[in-house]
Amino acid sequence: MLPDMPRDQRLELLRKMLMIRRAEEHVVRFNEEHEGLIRGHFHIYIGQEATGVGVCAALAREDYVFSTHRNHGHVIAKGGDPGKVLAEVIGRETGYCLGRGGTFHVAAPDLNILHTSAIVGGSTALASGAALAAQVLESDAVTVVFFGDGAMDEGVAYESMNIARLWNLPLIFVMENNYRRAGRVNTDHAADDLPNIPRALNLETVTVNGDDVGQVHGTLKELVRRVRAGEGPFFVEARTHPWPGNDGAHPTLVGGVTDINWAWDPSPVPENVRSWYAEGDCILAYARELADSEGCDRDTVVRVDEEVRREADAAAQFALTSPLPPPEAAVRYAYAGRGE
Ligand SMILES: Cc1ncc(C[n+]2csc(CCOP(=O)(O)OP(=O)(O)O)c2C)c(N)n1
Ligand SMILES: [Mg+2]
Repeated sequence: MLPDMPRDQRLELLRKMLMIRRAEEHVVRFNEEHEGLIRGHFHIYIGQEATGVGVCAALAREDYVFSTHRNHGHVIAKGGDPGKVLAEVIGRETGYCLGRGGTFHVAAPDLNILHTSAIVGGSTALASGAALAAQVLESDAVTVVFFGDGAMDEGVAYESMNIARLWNLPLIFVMENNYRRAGRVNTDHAADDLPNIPRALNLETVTVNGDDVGQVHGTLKELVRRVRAGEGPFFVEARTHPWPGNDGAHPTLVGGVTDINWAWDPSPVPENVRSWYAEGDCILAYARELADSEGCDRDTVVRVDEEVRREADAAAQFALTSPLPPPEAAVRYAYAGRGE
């Protein structure tokens, strides 16, 4: 469904989705082409761009976002600078957290992304705290917390949903259901349907097609309005198709980088990713929809992709050529008020 907004704003959503895709392709290439550049594990948001972008486009700058181990996409969706995200991913001084957070913890306080937590479910409690603060301060701010279906195992998620309901917090829980836990097939929850859990706590719950940026945006816009009117909290399940590049021990660019022209001609799509691009790729689906819409065409969509690729390439260069923090500054910022 096309988002209900003028053409230029629709194109802006495409631009953001593509920026996440292109930036994340660089993250995978950092790992594939530069041994040791990313230390330890990392996670990729490819395939879920419609959810992050659709949700964040419904928020104002002062609204809060909390995220997970798959945070790069959420930060870019909220308006983050891809150069600063990529620099943080590889621990550079120019990154959002001055290289101290790394890929698992890209936070951007200037965008009201106060924290991301790689502790599964951890962000739900932090987000409840931010929402309580907004309530106490009588601010208009809405808090959104993104988390995966794996977080529905965690006690902290239940406690957060319960207290949010009891205290009517201005909070929206967004569960991104990719039917996987860190790439592994997910079968071991006792609930038949995960949204039954928030329903049991009397949280109003809605399921959306997380691959459809227009549907996600339309749903969130209405929920954000209702939260501001004091009707929150809410729970959203966004169902997505898991990207096959996340299936292995480390993310890989199975099938190579996405070619926007595959939206109209799937014949060159590599066999091993053909079904995902046909059924699951939210970007190709949105590109097709947009190209057929009034005031837009295929050339416009392809041009936006070219611009985004250039910007993402420059962002990757910025990250790669940025310095690491000096070793003698290792504990700088480790204690409140001791940043210098
Ligand atoms: C409390 C906790 N337990 C286990 C882990 C290890 N771990 C990292 S990601 C992950 C799976 C997360 O699944 P989900 O929440 O569905 O997110 P997805 O990776 O599918 O986006 C696990 C178990 C962790 N980080 N934190
Ligand atoms: Mg999952």
